[in-house]
Amino acid sequence: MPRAFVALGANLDDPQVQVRAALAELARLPQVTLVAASSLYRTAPVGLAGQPDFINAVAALDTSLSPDDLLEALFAIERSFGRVRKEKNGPRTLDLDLLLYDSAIIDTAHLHLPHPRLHLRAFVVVPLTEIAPDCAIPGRGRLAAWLPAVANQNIERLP
Ligand code: PH2
Ligand code: MG
Ligand code: MG
Repeated sequence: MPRAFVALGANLDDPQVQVRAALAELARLPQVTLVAASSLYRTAPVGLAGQPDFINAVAALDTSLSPDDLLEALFAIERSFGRVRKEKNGPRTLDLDLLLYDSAIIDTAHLHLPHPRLHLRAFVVVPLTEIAPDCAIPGRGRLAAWLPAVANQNIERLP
């Protein structure tokens, strides 16, 4: 069965609670098995300063959903958590990003796989390394090779 990786992020309305609840929702999705979840991490905002720190995590899913159907299921969970899309990179109650779907390389209007910036963000690379240390990013080589590139970004694993 295909293995997908999903990034979770939140920085509004008790983000630790949001991320833990979102992991539970991922586990409840039909045609999806939650295989692994990383620790939660507190991370400095990337892209837009002056907003609260984020809580981030990464989940591994085995799924018989297609990439498009999985993406739609992720959007439905975001909506059910009250996500309102305002400014790009701005604060949010829950962001679910599809990072990888097996070794698929997809570029359509709605879906870009692998996620185009995943290898540049400590809030993805570090939790993904925790649950899939031997992972490769299609077109970008081994995940572990990107750890030095994100070493200057502020990230703290929560107990
Ligand atoms: N998500 C963004 C933009 N910036 N920064 C952190 N630390 N964590 C995020 O999840 C995040 C971000 C856009 O989705
Ligand atoms: Mg995002
Ligand atoms: Mg998103």
